[in-house]
Amino acid sequence: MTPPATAPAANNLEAFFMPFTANRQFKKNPRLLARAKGVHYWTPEGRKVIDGTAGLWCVNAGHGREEIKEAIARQLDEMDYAPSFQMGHPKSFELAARHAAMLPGDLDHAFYCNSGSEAVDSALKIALAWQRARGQGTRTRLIGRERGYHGVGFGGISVGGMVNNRKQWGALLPGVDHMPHTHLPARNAFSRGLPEHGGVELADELERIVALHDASTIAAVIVEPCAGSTGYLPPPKGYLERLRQICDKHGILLIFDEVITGFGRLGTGFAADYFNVIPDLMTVAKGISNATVPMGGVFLRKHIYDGLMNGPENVVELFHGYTYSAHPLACAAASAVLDIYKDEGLFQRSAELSKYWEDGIHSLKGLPGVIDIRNLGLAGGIDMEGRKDAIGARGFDTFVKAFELGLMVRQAADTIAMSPPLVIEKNQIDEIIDLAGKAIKATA
Ligand code: PXG
Repeated sequence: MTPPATAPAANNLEAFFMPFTANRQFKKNPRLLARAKGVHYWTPEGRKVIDGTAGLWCVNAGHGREEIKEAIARQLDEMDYAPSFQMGHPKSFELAARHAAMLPGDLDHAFYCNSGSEAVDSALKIALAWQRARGQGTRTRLIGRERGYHGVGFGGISVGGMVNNRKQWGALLPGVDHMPHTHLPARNAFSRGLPEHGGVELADELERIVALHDASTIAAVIVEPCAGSTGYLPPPKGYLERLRQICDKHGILLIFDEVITGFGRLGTGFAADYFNVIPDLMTVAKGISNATVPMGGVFLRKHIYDGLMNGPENVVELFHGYTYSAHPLACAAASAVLDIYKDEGLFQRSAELSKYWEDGIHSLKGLPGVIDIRNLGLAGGIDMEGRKDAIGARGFDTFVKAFELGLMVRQAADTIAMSPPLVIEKNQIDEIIDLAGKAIKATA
């Protein structure tokens, strides 16, 4: 058993303004994590909690990986930091070449940043710059989707579709429109894997938006191939393929936000592989570095990169980047993570476990108030009937109950989402499902 860390005194919790948290409620009754190894966390008191969510969908290779730790430590010894503006360091080029080699189609260039939010804002800017570079500067509109989550930058919340993440921040970016979300419980409840109904008709909503604004005003469409944060909504069959067709027809760039689906969650390197639909731009983060050092990225297809290399050679092609773009520690970590994914066949493992996972999570059908269960790859969402006049109350209680029982899940309103590390074992999946079921029953 891992030894307990020292518990901080309650009043030490005050100064930290916690993100996406009910601060006052939390500080009265905190849930602290002090150590992690494999697929487990330990609380400061030494209580073991199974990680049903890979942290926040990010610790795909499991916690405490020695190989990553050593790579980061080696890099720290060798060189702590080097700028990537008009200078370079070898590991960034090496990492980009490795990413290019594993990406589907002609996605063959990588821009690096430090989070999914930065990746999204970078991709939106690259899309606008590319349209302008090819002489289509009237294409300034960006199209997102209801219930989409693309991080918290102004670009990301503008194309995003979760009301609480948008309503406080004024007018957001101008010229943004949204496609409808893809959740059709009346037709698709309890689907296993991809839902059967609505794919093409939902994608055709993009045609309606094009007809309204005209294609000549639209730069890009951004979607999560499988919506994550909103409660895990796999796309209905044919949806992404149809979006690709419509974008091609109208000269609109298609961006896949693969911050959650990237690096093995669906049992393939990327959702683009899973669906065999190649976006023009892809955003990633989380699993790129197994969450050890913050990192995000935008992967670009050849024509996007080439299209931006169009001015005089001595002129900066994209006036965009971050002090910590391709930070040496992040590159070292990301490279070590790629070795683990490859050596341990973790994407394949995720694919092999996904049927077991599907059977497990769908075994919770019939529990009190469970109104939908969805799964794809090694993740899933469970919708519970909300309490009268208290949206999210049951979801929160279930999340807290699960933690008390020794399981970490994520909650979005009255939905519980789970996405275990890809190194999870079958008996640990059984444990996750058992504890989730107990938590759901306890809050009915
Ligand atoms: N795009 C997608 C698809 C995401 O899921 C981001 C962008 C933003 O990434 P950063 O690194 O800026 O947080 C995300 C992040 C949850 C949850 O509980 C999901 C995310 C973050 C925190 C919680 O579902 N996704």
